[in-house]
Amino acid sequence: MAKHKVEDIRTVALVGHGGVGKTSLADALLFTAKAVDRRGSVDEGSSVSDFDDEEKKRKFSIDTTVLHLEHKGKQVYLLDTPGYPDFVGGALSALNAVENAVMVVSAPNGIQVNTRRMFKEAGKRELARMVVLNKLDADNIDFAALVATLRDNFGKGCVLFNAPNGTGAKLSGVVSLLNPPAGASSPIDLNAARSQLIDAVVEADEELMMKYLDEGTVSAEELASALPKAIASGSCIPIFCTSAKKDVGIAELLEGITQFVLSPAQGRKRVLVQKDGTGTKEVPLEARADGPFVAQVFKTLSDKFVGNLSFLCPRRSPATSSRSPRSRTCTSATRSARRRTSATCRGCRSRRRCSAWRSNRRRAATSRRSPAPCRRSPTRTQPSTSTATRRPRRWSSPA
Ligand SMILES: Nc1nc2c(ncn2[C@@H]2O[C@H](COP(=O)(O)OP(=O)(O)OP(=O)(O)O)[C@@H](O)[C@H]2O)c(=O)[nH]1
Ligand SMILES: [Mg+2]
Repeated sequence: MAKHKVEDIRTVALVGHGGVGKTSLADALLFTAKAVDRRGSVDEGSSVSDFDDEEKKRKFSIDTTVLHLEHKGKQVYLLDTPGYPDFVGGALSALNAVENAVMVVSAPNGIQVNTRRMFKEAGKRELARMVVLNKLDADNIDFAALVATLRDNFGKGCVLFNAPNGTGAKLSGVVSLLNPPAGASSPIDLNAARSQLIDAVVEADEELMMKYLDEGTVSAEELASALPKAIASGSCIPIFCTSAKKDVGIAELLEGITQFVLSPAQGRKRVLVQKDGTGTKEVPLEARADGPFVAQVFKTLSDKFVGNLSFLCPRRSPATSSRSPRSRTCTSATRSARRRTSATCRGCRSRRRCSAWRSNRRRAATSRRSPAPCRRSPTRTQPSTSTATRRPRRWSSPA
């Protein structure tokens, strides 16, 4: 059986404009979740995500990278996408593979062309959306104006989930709006921001809305438990504040990704279009771990060492799978390795009888060489393939 249940899987694409800090956030999240021992850095060329020589040289992402981490029993698949419009294809195909899109916005630059585009594309695909306001350690940031711009562009459901305790050099942490501690400082009014968060969350939950109207308040636990439903319905697009460079708000973002975003079981239901003699029919796909395996290829990579690697996003996995459903890859290298190590000797043409070929085959399976054929003549050991002349196989029972 797969190690993780479908309900414990989170698939998240980090999207946004170029240079906003998506890759730096991915590196910071991997390090915070202890998926890596050493924190990667785009500037130093040690990023886990931007590993390609060209990416290291240019210091930006060229293709989507699939990363994974485990946190509090949840398996998170992070897709770090390129932000520059020239490579937008990689980002769009990543959106097809996930249930959640995290829009990363650079605080000094605000909303940019690709931020808007990715927001629309994620909406078209009915994905759960979140915003990360990164680079809050930069100077001259008008935080209140920035949040107002986000709300004007992305709607009133776009509300702060946490707020920084300062910007620029004063930034040292974030304050959760689920339950802000008394006396916490922030560049915005925390009570007003909390009310906006409550309004966005209760909109998706009738019962909680009635309670809020009756009592005038909602507890942090009630808010936290209603948040996934509100994110799924689109009534709430939470904003997380971070600085990937200063490691501020990263643990809170990791917590948010594992607690509040959607699993494949809760996300949009995909449809399989099947062709038969009479035409096409649409079969709705439930994300579950039984039934015939169905997956979607969302990226193909041509690696000079291993050949073509296709990344699959399983929509339905067989119950007997022993591997993580998201790590399945179909490689043409595997296919050619199988061909290289086929059971027929090219020398004597015998199947399985040639011991020279068998030992050769074992060695070739671990290297990229083809096994050398044996020196026996084909006629001596080649058995007849005609069924009429083939002798029936006799089984002798042990005495
Ligand atoms: N000051 C500051 N700089 C940051 C922060 N996060 C990232 N950077 C810097 O911003 C630059 C771009 O960061 P990346 O992580 O490569 O940005 P990206 O969004 O992945 O860029 P693309 O791959 O082109 O889409 C790098 O020089 C980072 O060091 C931050 O929180 N604060
Ligand atoms: Mg990048």
